[in-house]
Amino acid sequence: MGTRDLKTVTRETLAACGSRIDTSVAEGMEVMSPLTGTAVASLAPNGEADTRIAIENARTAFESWRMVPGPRRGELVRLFGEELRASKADLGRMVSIEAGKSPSEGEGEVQEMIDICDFAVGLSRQLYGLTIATERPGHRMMETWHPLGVVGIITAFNFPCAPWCWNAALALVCGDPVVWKPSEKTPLTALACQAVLDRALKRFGDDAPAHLSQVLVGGPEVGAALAENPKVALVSATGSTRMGRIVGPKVAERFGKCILELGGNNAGIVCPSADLDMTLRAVAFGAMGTAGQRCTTMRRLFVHEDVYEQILPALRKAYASVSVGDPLETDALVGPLIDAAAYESMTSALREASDLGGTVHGGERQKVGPKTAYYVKPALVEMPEHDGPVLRETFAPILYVMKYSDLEDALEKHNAVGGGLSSSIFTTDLREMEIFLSAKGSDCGIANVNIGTSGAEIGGAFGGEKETGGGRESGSDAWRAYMRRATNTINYSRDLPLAQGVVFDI
Ligand code: UN1
Repeated sequence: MGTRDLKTVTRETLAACGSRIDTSVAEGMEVMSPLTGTAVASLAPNGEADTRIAIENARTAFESWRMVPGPRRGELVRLFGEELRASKADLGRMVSIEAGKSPSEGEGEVQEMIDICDFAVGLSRQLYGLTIATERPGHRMMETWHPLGVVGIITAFNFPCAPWCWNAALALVCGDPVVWKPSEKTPLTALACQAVLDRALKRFGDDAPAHLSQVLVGGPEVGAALAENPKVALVSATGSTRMGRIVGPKVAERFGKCILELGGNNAGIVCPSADLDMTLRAVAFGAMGTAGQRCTTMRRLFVHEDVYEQILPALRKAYASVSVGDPLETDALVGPLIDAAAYESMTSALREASDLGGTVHGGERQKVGPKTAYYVKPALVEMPEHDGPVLRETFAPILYVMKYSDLEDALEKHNAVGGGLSSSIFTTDLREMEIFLSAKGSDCGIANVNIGTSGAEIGGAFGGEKETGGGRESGSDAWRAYMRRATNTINYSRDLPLAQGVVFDI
């Protein structure tokens, strides 16, 4: 597809979602597509002052939204889910244009949004607190969950819409307005999502205040303004550990709440009893899918020496044959890297790996599209040591493979990295599986058996430990982070017994 065509498709896709945003602002903020490495739009950016105003408006919205009953708030999210279903193909295409994903992966991301909406609708009737036994006669103790306040959402380029929706769908049913700062690399998908939500808001009617959901298109100054403003009760940020180190302390300094979903250095362990055919397919998607640009991408693989000579040739074959290309023009499984900087960090990691004695298969730049686009063959690197670039996350399709002989030793290395997001073991041995899932096993927020590290469903809590930031989003009881808890003790007796038997007679 030519550059001009891509601009037209972008404009038409936005319009189909209902957005009337001006995408050809003179000297505006340029939005590039990694498919071609050329600009597809130019937007008017928001700055610090806009952020302040948006937060004020969201705070006003909070005053009324918090008093709308939970199930009624859920109705808005139900309508949003309906509108998302109607716009699935358009939003998916927007994701492909801005993030370079295949249509299947782009639409898969929209499906994650639909799924979390369904989850949140059910949740809107289940924002339960406990009733707790009290030690005092004639008393009752319980807890109540109340809306928290304005939620600031910061998202990354690689998943331009699903993580917003994990946060927004829960926040909205929990009674909280949202202010979204998308990655400056993918603002169009955010504007398209907002337009789809606006359609739901229109159908919902008057109980929804203005400014329940806002998008701010801009750079790090917008993120900083969200993080620093005490009127933002919760900042939920997805992105690099570097970003988390800036946002986390700013929010902590004012005792705000934070959900951080940062980098990972996800690994798989292939045991002697593994179903090798299945393992191969799981590793291929985990390591090469989304061009290695998922926070859950498999980046390290520990293979038992007994099966190394079987799995390695099969993996090499899969890497050599995987199709790389423009996912809107071809049925390629691997699309482009986001930009030149991503390509540079990939090549420098590969250089470092080979200096340490690693054998690199693949990793070459492909002659696809204009020179401004960065398509690469995914790289498989046989490493003699668990060292150097293996210890850090490079946001590109590189899989470091290492041989192991003892599971305890492999587990030690598995856990000896900064990230703690996702992990997998491939085994049919009950003991190995249980050790991996036990307290001395994987230290990650996600630990899987016989599936890859990526592609989590929304029903579980999503996030991880250590440098991944410790936050949890999406399913399970992640909703609690979007509400505040009050413990209520009610005395219905005619006496005033003090707790712990304390006497204070006046
Ligand atoms: C991310 O890359 O930031 O588990 C999110 C997965 C997806 C979400 C990834 N459901 O791979």
